[in-house]
Amino acid sequence: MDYKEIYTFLNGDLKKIEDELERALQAETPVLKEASLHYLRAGGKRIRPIFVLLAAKFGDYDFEKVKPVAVSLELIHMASLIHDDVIDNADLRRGRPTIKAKWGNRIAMYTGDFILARSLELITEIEDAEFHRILADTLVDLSIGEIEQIRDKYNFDQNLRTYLRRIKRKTALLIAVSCLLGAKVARADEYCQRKLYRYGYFSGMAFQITDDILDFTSTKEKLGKPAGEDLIQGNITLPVLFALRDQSLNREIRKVNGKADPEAFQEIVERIKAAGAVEEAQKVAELYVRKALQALDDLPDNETKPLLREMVLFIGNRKF
Ligand code: 2DE
Ligand code: MG
Ligand code: MG
Ligand code: MG
Ligand code: MG
Repeated sequence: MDYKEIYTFLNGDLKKIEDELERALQAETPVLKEASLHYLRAGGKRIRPIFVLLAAKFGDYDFEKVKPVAVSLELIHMASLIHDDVIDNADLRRGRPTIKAKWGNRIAMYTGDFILARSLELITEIEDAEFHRILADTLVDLSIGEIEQIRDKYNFDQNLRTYLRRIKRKTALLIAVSCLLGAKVARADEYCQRKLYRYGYFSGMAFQITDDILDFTSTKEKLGKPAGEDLIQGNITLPVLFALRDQSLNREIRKVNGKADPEAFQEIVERIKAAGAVEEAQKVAELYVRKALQALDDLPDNETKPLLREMVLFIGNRKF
């Protein structure tokens, strides 16, 4: 994706979002401020704020109105990742030690809570009950998605539907809602809101499937976060679901548990790749990319559409 093009198009608004994120994370307690800013400054793709701003372009774009929405959604995302790193016991994120690694689980949990609270504080600027309901419902789904993931750990009998429902909740809905709320705050018409929501939802599905593929195919260095841990930790992702269809691989995969010997585990991973399971998963990601592009096609033509097209193509092919 050409970030420069998006930056130019948004005419400095993304920089202002960045400044606002920093302002939102100011705290009197030094450790809270340090931990939050440590994480913020590690960067990130800022996909959710970009979606909020671009979706708002389909209505009456007023930066002062969309700003709190864009900032809030990135803060919610940040809070969820800080908690996620505790749950996943991850020591690296965006190429830096996680809050959990640097300050421990307790500080990490409260920093996540603090950032979530800040996001709620900012969003009070929006006086629209429906808006808050949508956001709250999304947070409920996010939590359910993560709980389901814990419930389904090492469950090798789960099916594709279970997987798709889980990634919808843990990832796709927040991205869909970024598009929807951006469109809503700019008072884009109902039709645009619906199509943008669909676009965001399909993009979000593609996003998590690529995340799950990269866990298999990439490295810690390229991702800036641990790779190859989903399966060891019992998270049955799409490549694994496809590999489980092979009888002999199925027997091998079932032996995986948290204490698997690293060499034996690596061999299973290689076999999963050799079985073409990653390519199959990639095809599903591409299907979602196509669905997102279709939703986009139904929207009125404007100068924003090509950028949304680039966003989802980037998401479907991303390497980090
Ligand atoms: C990332 O999945 C999942 C993110 C959702 C986390 C949601 C939580 C509920 P991954 P990576 C923890 C709590 C929500 C709040 C506080 C708003 O595959 O590979 O683990 O990047 O992502 O670690
Ligand atoms: Mg994680
Ligand atoms: Mg996780
Ligand atoms: Mg992941
Ligand atoms: Mg991971």
